[in-house]
Amino acid sequence: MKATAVAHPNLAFVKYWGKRDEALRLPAEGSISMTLSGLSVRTTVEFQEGTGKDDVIRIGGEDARGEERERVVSFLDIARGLAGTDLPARVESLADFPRSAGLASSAAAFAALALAASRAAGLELRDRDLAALARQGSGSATRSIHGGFVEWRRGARADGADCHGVQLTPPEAWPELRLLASVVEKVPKPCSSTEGMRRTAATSPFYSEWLALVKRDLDRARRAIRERDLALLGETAESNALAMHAVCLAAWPPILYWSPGTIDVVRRIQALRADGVPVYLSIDAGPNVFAITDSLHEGRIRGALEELRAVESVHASAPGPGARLVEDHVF
Ligand code: 2P0
Repeated sequence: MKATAVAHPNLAFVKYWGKRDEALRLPAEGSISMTLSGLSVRTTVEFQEGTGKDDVIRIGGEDARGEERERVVSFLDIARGLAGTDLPARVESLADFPRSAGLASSAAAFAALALAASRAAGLELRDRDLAALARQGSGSATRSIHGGFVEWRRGARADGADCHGVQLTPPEAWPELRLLASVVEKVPKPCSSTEGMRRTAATSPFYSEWLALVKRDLDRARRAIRERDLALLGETAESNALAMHAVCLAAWPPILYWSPGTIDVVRRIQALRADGVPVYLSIDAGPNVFAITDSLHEGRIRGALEELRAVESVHASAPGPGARLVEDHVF
């Protein structure tokens, strides 16, 4: 009753920002992302008798506490419910990048946990059921179940059975695409993604326009990925990310995820583009900026970003694989 899985974070070109069901983590609209090679989380889960009745949960070599622990325990309860067991679990999760860097670790973490926990509990879920399970840990985790380019469909059912990530194209379909994550200095995070979405939906005057924009951008991003059109994908992703931050700024109390370094990177990427370099940007619920480009221009862009005082490190990714089982257990 022990299994280990590896999964990668993903970056959304069309963002998930708003839910239609909080408890089941059902999104108000779909979203489209790329799974990132180069960054990974590895998680081992073992269900065992005789270890006391509480789950043991370690993340990054430390005991998980408070809300973080509660979220993992609630997720394990869902997996236990599916498998019909009540055994306590031992969970140990390690990332190959610092969690404090703010590189979307929860998507990778819950994708790896969903696969490892379901296997350790004796379940062999179909991809769609595994992706629907991962969604209940962290919405964006449903996209990290798959490799390459992934759409998380909104679905129509109230129970969320049709609401999960599906692969649009495998990583091999567009191996030249690159995402460069610039890690910049942190500012205190105004609120979690979960709270930020809730507040935006409740108070932002532009929320309904945001959802209409997402619908249009989903069509554009699907076409860009199908035709491997970097300009169309980049323009769609950049304007979609900036619209997400605008709808957050208009919420009350306002939500600003950026730091001064964020603006330095945004300006540098836009200046490179004005010089004719095919590069676009995206920003998640944090201060880091992702440059979207191709392998031909990766070196020049990395050099330009590393020159900035505000940039602590740059992590490059190609389209990466989905979540998978490995033999290399953490414990
Ligand atoms: C995304 N984000 O599409 C968007 C853009 C952040 C910015 O998905 O509440 O941690 O657990 O479902 O998955 C982060 O949200 O939120 C996220 P919950 P999650 O990537």
